[in-house]
Amino acid sequence: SETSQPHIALFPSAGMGHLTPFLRLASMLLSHNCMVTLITTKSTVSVAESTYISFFLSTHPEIKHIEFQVPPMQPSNTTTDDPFFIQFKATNRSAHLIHPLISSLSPPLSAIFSDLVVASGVSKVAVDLATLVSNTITLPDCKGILMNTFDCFEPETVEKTLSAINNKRALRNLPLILPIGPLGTYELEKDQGQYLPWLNSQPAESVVFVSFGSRTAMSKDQIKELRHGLQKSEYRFLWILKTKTVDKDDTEDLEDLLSCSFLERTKNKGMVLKEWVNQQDILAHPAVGGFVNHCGWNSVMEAAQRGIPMLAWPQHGDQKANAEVLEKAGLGIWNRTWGWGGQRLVKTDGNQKRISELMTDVKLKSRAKKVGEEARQATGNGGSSIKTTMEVLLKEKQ
Ligand code: BUP
Repeated sequence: SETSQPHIALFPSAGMGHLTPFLRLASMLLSHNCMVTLITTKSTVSVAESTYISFFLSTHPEIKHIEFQVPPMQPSNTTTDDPFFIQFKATNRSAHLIHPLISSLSPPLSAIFSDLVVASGVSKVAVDLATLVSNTITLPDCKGILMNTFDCFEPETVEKTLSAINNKRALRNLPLILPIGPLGTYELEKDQGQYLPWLNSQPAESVVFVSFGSRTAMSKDQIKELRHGLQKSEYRFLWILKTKTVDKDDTEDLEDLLSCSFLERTKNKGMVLKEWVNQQDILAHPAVGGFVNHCGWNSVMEAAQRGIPMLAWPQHGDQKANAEVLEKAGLGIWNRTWGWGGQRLVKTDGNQKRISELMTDVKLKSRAKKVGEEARQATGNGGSSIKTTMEVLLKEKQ
């Protein structure tokens, strides 16, 4: 009936970049009166994931939680040594075992929203190709593809390509593609970070926020060049530094990575941290004026929501494609010649020049602000993304 409460299971895969949109989706579904079951793997790869899952569940006791035991995969059975990719594969391989766990749920599930990288396991299709390819093959079995984006951000994709697919003028076997972003943020654990009082005392839009996401390890040589670039640009900065792919392995002292004289010289001007910070709130802080980032899609959407200009520095995976999209949208700039992270050293002068451009380009600033307004419109009353979301929910309620 129209009034029935949909019961939706959410199945994210490994890494904060994959967990975050699912927790945002969960929070949104709860606010629309859905029942939610969260399926997470045991164990998680990073500490950040388990911390976020525990906190989320403790603030939403109404959520059912299924911990899904994933037998570990020997690195020798895979072609990658990236722990997150190994976990994708291991989860995919066992994902068919989820069916008995969810078939007994009461009330029965109306839908599963699954991460693309584990979709083939969920839909029981046994294919063993590269992770993305094998999962893409299962898309025709899905009822819809939710996308964390919005129409004005990618007009060509959303208005032309998606409407051709959704109206069955192209790729007829694909299900509906549903842009519902930027996904709304939800309240995180109260931030005790020392950077907040520091940010509070900085002038408006004066700080460059530098972060390369949750799983990009930066080489010591690159850290050195970036350090000099930041120093020479003379802007205030908040720099989140990571030197290992997985957070729990990142144990090196800041003093060993950056010279004491740098830390001393810049102590009134900048802050370097090797800890997890609350990025969504940092980007919302009035002191932040620019974002140097690897272009993980969540970060792009968070910057879009806040209209913060980005200097994109893609490191791996889909990030170059993301950089193209955000530049076209007017949210930021990037240097195609910089190459993938770690493969080529971006020298001090290059860093300095681009950081200065990020912070001084008035046109870029106003274009980015416009993106922020468009993002808020898409998810505000009558906006394109909220309309699509409501249509999805209405279908699940019937
Ligand atoms: Br680091 C870091 N605090 O200190 P992306 C990240 N985040 O809140 P990723 C923090 O994690 P992939 C920190 O706001 C974003 O929501 C950040 O996702 C948050 O990049 C999320 O931006 C990170 O998609 O993923 O994790 O590097 O490699 O898949 O692009």
